Amino acid sequence: MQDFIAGLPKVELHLHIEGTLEPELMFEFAQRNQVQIPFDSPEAVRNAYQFHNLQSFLDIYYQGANVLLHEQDFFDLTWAYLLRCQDDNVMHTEIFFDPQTHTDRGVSFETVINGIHGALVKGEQELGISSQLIMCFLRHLSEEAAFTTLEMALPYKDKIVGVGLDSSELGHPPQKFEQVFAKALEEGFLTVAHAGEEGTPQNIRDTLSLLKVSRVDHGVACAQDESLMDELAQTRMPLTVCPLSNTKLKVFAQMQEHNIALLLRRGLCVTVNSDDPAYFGGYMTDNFNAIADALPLTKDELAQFTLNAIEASFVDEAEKIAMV
Ligand code: ES4
Ligand code: ZN
Repeated sequence: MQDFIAGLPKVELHLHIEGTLEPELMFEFAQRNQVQIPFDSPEAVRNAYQFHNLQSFLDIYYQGANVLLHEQDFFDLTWAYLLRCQDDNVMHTEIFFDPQTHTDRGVSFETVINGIHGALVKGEQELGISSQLIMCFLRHLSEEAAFTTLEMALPYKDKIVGVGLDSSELGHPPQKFEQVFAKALEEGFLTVAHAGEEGTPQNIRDTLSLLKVSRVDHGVACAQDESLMDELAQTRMPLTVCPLSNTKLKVFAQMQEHNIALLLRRGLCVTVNSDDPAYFGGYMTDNFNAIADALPLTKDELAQFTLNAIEASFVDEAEKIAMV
């Protein structure tokens, strides 16, 4: 099974580029940028990665991003991730970035996007890996701050396929971002949002109706609501599920309890993704191996995750046909 998974072509649809910052690279950037970090070795960083919920992860994750200052840092970060994609047979990836994590520290939007985009162009040319960029708003910040971020993105429209919504789900429902998502849609962006990770099925319903999303990120809470599962299956609304993230953040106590196989068999367009691989213990292949070890999934079912991801991706129809 491991050989089958290693050779399986993969498409990633839920990946935060800031979440690919491996401790070794964090140390390298801290040194070359003269930024202090509260750890004395990469091992010490890894030991600190023990989370009991989403917020306990986010606190350490935003701190890690402080070492990213220059365009070269964003380039190197993205390039390191693309090399992992090559190892894992990832042929296409749709990458989230969180501009506010950087602009609020005085790093310009231009620095962030030029660094990431430069590496993506090289990845396409030298590795044959295609990609798209999705800009996320941080939901613990105000809608007004999201509007400001959307304004900053307008000159880079050709490099950004869509907008998303991430960070703390509890206390920050989709209602809070209804207006800025409407504006993003008007400007021609597709929309996605994290929903039903720690939140309720109602949060998923509101995300669909208010934010007009093309995919739901996570969405695993839908299993608590039979009629919502039926609706998601009927409409083939994609869910970008992140198995190792869910067990690390205690959404499920162990992988044996994960509902990804159940959702697949109910006919939902579920996909497998790595979310923040440097923090959650693995990239795409690791996520596939983790679910295949814990759940009774067949090879056909594992391959279906890739077919679903192609269906759910933001590439045009002709490119989708070429990927199958
Ligand atoms: C995230 Cl796992 C997760 N959930 C919500 N927001 C995030 N940002 C980065 N990883
Ligand atoms: Zn995420």
